[in-house]
Amino acid sequence: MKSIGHEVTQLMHRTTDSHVRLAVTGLSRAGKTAFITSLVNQLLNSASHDNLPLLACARDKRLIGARRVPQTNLMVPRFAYDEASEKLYQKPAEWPLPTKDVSEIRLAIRYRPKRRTKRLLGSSATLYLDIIDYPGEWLLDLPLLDMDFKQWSQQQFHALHGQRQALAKEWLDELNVIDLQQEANEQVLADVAAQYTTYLHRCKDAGLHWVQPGRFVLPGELAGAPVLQFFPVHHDFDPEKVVRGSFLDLLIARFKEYQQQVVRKFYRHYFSTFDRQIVLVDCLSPLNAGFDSFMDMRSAIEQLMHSFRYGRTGLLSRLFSPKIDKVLFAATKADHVTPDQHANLVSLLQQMVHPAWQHAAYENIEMSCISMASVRATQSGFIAQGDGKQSAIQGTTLAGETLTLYPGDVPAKLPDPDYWQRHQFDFTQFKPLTTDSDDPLAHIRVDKALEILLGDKLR
Ligand SMILES: Nc1nc2c(ncn2[C@@H]2O[C@H](COP(=O)(O)OP(=O)(O)OP(=O)(O)O)[C@@H](O)[C@H]2O)c(=O)[nH]1
Ligand SMILES: [Mg+2]
Repeated sequence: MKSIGHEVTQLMHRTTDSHVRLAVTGLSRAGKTAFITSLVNQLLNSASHDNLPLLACARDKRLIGARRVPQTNLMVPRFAYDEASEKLYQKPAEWPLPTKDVSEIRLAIRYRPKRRTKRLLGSSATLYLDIIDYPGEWLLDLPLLDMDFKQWSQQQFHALHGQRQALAKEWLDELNVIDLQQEANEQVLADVAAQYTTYLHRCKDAGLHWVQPGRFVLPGELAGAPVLQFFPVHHDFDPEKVVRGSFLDLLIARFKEYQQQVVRKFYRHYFSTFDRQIVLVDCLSPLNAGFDSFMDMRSAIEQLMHSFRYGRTGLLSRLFSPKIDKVLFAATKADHVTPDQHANLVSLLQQMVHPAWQHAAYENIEMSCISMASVRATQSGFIAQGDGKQSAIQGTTLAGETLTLYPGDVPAKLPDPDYWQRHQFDFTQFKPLTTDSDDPLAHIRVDKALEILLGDKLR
């Protein structure tokens, strides 16, 4: 009798339990690791602290708590939560190390349901949350699925002007001496591909984010594999008349392999399993760097958003069955600016995502924009200025000095090139605030992000 009762309870739990796969992305250094570490940290601390007032479930005292559970997908590396949180709780605190690949972590969140249907099935329910960290650069490869090698080459050379041309010089010098219709030499091909990869890295270092193929700069487990050894060419050629075994033949074959084995595989095995997506955007570093860097980031974000434009006839829907129904864009590192600038930060972000936003809203994907700091590095306050006072932030620089400053206004609209002549930005990098081991990490609006992404699943 007891065992039947137990089974019934088990069954009830299973019915009320639900599961969400939340994907976290953004271009490199956007703040993905800091965000996931803070999110997990906030939820693990939610049983003992009032750290998530903007999450309705926590505010209503329905959130019982969360714990980590083993991930179910054993083929994906584990998200290094312990390593990252150890650094953030050090004294003085340090930022976690950069990451290069996809990783996952799973939480079980216990809560008291509000919905009658769920309540009837038990007094508490569990939401299993998978959080997946993957580089936003991988999304820049989506358009590759719709192009052949020749079209891709043309597009790459079309973009090769100004700063990019200068950065590409060594690669172009090497490319120009090979006869593409000659029999391929694998070593020469590998060398020219290495030069091309160096060019892509140089673009990234110069603050240019739109680089293809995205895996070349963030290869993860594919580092050194021949599938990442090709490059675009500017020679006109007839695809019907490519000499077998030539350089060109091999380049075309590798491009196809990349399309199938890298891009398609990512969309099929990962992307189409995501339910919710947060895209982290660091708007402040490009504002520091200048007009070119800012515009380049904007176009990278636009490209990245194509992955959320499903449409019924869109490339994605034809090839896969994506199911993301909420996308949140978050301007990260908001603690770099004074609180009165947060609204501008959101408005700037909105202007960047607006064109695609309209499209996606049409396709019934809910989109939102917020500003946020996953892990606070500054305190905000006021400093005396003349007769009045001026808002300011205070933090410890990476070199260990305490600094109080007003870092500048954030433009509420997309800035024109002259803007940088008239305005100075000083978004300094700071160390994370020191946290006692019993306290959760200090944040700004991570709870709002949680409410937007998961609020409906915790009702
Ligand atoms: N002030 C402040 N700085 C932040 C915050 N989040 C991230 N940063 C800064 O941004 C850097 C990059 O953050 P990560 O979380 O490592 O970014 P990521 O997107 O995981 O970077 P990759 O793994 O290299 O792609 C950190 O080292 C910090 O300097 C934040 O909330 N506030
Ligand atoms: Mg990372």
